[in-house]
Amino acid sequence: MLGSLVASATALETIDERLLRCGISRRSFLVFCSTLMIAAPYGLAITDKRTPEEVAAGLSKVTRPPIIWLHFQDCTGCTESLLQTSHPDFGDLILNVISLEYHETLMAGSGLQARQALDEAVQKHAGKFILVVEGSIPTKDQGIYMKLAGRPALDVLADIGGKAAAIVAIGSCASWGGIPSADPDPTGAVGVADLLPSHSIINIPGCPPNPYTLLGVVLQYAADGTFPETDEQRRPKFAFDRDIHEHCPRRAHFDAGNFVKQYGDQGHREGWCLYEMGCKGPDTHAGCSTRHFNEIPDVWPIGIGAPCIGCTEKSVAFKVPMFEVVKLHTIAAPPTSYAPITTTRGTISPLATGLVGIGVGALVGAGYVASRKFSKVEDDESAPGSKSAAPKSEPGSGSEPGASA
Ligand code: FSX
Ligand code: SF4
Ligand code: F3S
Repeated sequence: MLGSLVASATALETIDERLLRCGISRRSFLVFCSTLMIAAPYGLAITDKRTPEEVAAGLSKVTRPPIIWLHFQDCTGCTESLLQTSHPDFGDLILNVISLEYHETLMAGSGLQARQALDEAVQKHAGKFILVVEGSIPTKDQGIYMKLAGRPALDVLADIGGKAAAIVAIGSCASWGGIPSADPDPTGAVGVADLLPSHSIINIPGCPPNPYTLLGVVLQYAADGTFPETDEQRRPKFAFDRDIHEHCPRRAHFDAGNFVKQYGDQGHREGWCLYEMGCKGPDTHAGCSTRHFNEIPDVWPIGIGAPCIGCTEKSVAFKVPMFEVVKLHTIAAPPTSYAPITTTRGTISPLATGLVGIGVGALVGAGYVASRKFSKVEDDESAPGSKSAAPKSEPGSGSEPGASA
């Protein structure tokens, strides 16, 4: 079914025309617009509206962007996360909002037919299509480790990339090499921008990335010919301007000193912080902690009990060992102006309580909270995860959680 949608792409229509012609309900489109608003709450022109109805009104007039999608060294996870939605209708809807002119995973044809389909799509939309690249490009030994129709991926990218209006590198592999570039990097895997640095390229790293980031980027490009503002790694700021740790639902456990020590222990079952299991959340910019996958609440690595491996960060994922504990570069100290999540044993005198109440209590409160405060100094032995840090209590061991700090 999906393959036929790809093959049936003909003249470009507006999104509205296409949805009407295909009998897609208004309600489904509004749900899509709400999801896009949640994925891009600010920083994206098309979602900078007050209601899903306003987003839908703007988007319906947009001409469906023609997209040619190339696979190089990848696992196809980027494609899967875009199309394996929790509601099958959603995958259909996405394919009606964009115009996927060529995509090897979805098309019925192969061999010569596929080659011809690619040539035709490139010719028909030359200078107008968005090229989406999934996977890294092997450069070692003249790029012989991956060929498409007898041509090295290097040549295919240079050829088709040169005819595209803009390029989106989807996933960490296409952004900078990803998994294939992990040591010992047998193929000399690199990302698109390493090979075509002067092209109009936006990187959407993640292994896989959140599909709504891609949809937001291509729909803004289709609407007004611009890409959203990017950071120094060409990542759209609307999706990569925050770090996982600052918005993690387990952050309260980090602040309280409640750390999982082993998979399956009581803390793991109770949803405690995964920092000591090697979670790279403090070093990782991505929106996963607030924008989950497959339209299912809590479907993201930490939400299902696995540490973040830093898949959106070039210097972290597949470079830093998975269980290595990261240093806290940023201020990870909880604010000193309110009480900790779990109180230490002991009593607070009525006088101290009163002082807090009349406004000078911040100073006194700070005394109580100080034991929870982590130093800003790197390698401070009191930081969680440091070898000499005081051992924390095990949940279920009879001692109060976090009381040992
Ligand atoms: Fe896989 Fe995509 Fe990872 Fe890479 O995502 S999910 S290996 S980023 O290119 O298919
Ligand atoms: Fe969440 Fe990881 Fe930070 Fe713990 S270390 S609060 S699990 S991001
Ligand atoms: Fe990747 Fe970490 Fe998000 S591993 S998917 S950046 S939680």
